[in-house]
Amino acid sequence: MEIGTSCPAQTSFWLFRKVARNPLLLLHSSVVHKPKRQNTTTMIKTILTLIVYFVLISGLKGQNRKPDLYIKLEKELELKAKPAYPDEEISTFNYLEIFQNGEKIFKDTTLTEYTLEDSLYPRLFDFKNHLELLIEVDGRPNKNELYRFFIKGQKLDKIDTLPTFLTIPKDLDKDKKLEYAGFWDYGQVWGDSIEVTGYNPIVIYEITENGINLDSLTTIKVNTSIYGKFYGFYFNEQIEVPYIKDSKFKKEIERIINE
Ligand SMILES: [Ca+2]
Ligand SMILES: [Ca+2]
Repeated sequence: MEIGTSCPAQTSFWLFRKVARNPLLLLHSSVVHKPKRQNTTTMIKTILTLIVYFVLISGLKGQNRKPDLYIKLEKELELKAKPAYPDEEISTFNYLEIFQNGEKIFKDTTLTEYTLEDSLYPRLFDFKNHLELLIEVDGRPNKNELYRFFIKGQKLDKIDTLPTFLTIPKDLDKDKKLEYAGFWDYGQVWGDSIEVTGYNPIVIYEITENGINLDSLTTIKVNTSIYGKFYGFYFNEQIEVPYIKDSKFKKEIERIINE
């Protein structure tokens, strides 16, 4: 029977006899304060368990950290970027750097997040006098867009923005040249009795020998057939169109994807 856990008369008598033979035992905490020592031991065990737990958790977190991104492209181009959220599932990257022949030609110092592990991008085009590099930019909560890097004579010439495209380039207007198709944003629907949405054109870009150029003729044709009239090349919520047109928009998108 443990001393101190329960204390019937028999135990008290045993304790009295033990102390009577050796009074120094009174100074020994293991005899007179054993319950307190048990509490201390339990506390130490709990602390040690917590320490082991935190070490394990931080070790596992460390294992999940995403490595930096490195992509090698043609024309001696290389892309490097850092994971925007090293410990999370979201796979966007920032601090993008572009190198050509080992020389840095671009460095993004903003927090712009790039989506660099997509099947369509990054995509490099080699034209007569320059290169065009398409890289997808995360636009949450809006639609993603593309940054187009114009590279000429191993220098970054300029950057502009394009919509993300629906597919790889296809001959969408049967003129034997390839086109990209995309749209700028996701339209909302509003209105009580008659539901309306904003004008959201499908924009077509043709791959020519001089670059990726807006195919205005085909863009006008496609959007006139959807909206009954052409209202321009950009998404515009001020131009309300009946929601019924939206199903025509979706049908055209499906046609382009499945063509
Ligand atoms: Ca074509
Ligand atoms: Ca065309």
